[in-house]
Amino acid sequence: MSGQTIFITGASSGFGAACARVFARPGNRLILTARRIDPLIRLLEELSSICAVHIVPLDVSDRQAVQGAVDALPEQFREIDVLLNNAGLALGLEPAHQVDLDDWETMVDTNIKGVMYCTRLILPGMVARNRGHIVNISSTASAWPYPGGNVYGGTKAFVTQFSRNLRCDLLGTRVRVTCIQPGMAETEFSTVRFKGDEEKAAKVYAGTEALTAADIAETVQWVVNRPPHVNINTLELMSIDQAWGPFAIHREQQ
Ligand code: NDP
Ligand code: 8X3
Repeated sequence: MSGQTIFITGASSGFGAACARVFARPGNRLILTARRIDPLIRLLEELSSICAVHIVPLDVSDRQAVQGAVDALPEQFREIDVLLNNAGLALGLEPAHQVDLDDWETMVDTNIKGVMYCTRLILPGMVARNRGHIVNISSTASAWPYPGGNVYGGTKAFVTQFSRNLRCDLLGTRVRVTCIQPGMAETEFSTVRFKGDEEKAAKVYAGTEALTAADIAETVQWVVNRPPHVNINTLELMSIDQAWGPFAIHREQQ
């Protein structure tokens, strides 16, 4: 088969939708998944004149559902060349002693277990064909802590280390693994983090030129399009308007 088959999680908005657009090229086959079906239908309508598109409503934290979605792939979409583990979210920015434990659990279920399920179910086919590429979306939060980043950063640290460990397991195969660590990017991410509070979300990006979803999609496209013997292991990118701060120091009042 010519072209590539690309399985994208979290394709209904942000990075995932932008990646669907950059990979929509004649000859490619896109599998677009997310919980919300309406944005997937709109993408199907937008992109299906360019290439084959298969949409699947899917909650990646539901192991049986991921198994069902992979098992039910139509024949022409079964040989996946690229798995983009992108679905994920942050919920809240409270300090650890005040967070809603359900939020922590949802982040673990989505950002960790979702990546585990999709990888475990799709990887065997790649190994059997001796070709494929897993691209995992981690975050600068995986390496750089910040107040309120608690479990979100922890889940992304998992994604980064899981990616490296996959490389170890796959040595000797032609299956590549890349971990992408974006900094602040303007998508629905902050609206989700602040549970629909658009005003609070807008303040995160106010006065900055944040990364865009298209920037991330171009980066994903670049790592996938390297020659087959080149594996980009980890790639961190930030807006020009973001950098690290000094260590925080608590001082008693003098
Ligand atoms: P968006 O909120 O715009 O997109 C998140 C996507 O994940 C949506 O398509 C959403 O779809 C999907 N998703 C969430 N939960 C689930 C689930 N349980 N099952 C399936 N899909 C799910 O944010 P971004 O595009 O910014 O985020 C994409 C990834 O990038 C995330 O992993 C995020 O952590 C990471 N990231 C984001 C950064 C940023 O600043 N924006 C920076 C670094 C990393 P639906 O709701 O329809 O299920
Ligand atoms: C998203 C970037 O800084 O909000 O992963 O954690 S940040």
